[in-house]
Amino acid sequence: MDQSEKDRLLKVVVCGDGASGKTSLCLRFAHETFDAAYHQTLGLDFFRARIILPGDVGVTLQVWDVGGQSIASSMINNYVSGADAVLIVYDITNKTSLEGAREWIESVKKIMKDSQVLPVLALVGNKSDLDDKRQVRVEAHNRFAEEEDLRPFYVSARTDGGSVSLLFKQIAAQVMKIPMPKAELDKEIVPMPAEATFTQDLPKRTPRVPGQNNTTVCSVM
Ligand code: G3D
Ligand code: MG
Repeated sequence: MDQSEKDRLLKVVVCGDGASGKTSLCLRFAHETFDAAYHQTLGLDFFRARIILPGDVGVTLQVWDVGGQSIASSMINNYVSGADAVLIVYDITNKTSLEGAREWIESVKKIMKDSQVLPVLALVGNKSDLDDKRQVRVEAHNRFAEEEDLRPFYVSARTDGGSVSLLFKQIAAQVMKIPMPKAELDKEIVPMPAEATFTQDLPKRTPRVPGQNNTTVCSVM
């Protein structure tokens, strides 16, 4: 039996506004790469990577990279349901993306309100390499995280793969209730390559019918 087959599989959902760097973060984590060209994520992409937590506990993370516009789609319920962790990503150089993060967290909390086990929730300020273009101050980041009960992180998907690996490792350890010794936090983490990545398109929009109520129905309440 392959080692990874014995692992606990954790569902980690990555959401946030478009262009905040979600796909770059997932690529950096699962493939140790950064793709400089921007391709909009339509619907959902999956990434899979195996990490070893303290005590030699292997976990496989199934990372769901949710397209920025999915917040307005009825699919968002399916994406978020059953998540062990939800990462709300914003771009520290774009203030609007922090406002977007607030909408994302509200949606996630509504979807999760009847769940028996709440996922670990994190606020991820991405593009920390662009500190000179920062629009969201550290105090605003921390205040937001505290108000919404999110674990705060800063990462750079472009220049700092270590910060991204550590983010996923800390989140996985929290889900598994495994304490992370300081020495472990300092160690470099090498995730295994992903098995598969595929894309699922957003559900088709209902065509507008003249004379009828054309409000898009969305099951995010
Ligand atoms: P998304 O999946 O949230 O929509 P992407 O975002 O991962 O597609 O990234 C959007 C843009 O931000 C891309 O640039 C990407 O290269 C850039 N980006 C992502 N993460 C970082 C980061 O940590 N630092 C910096 N400097 N840029 C980042 P383009 O130029 O193609 O729009
Ligand atoms: Mg994307």
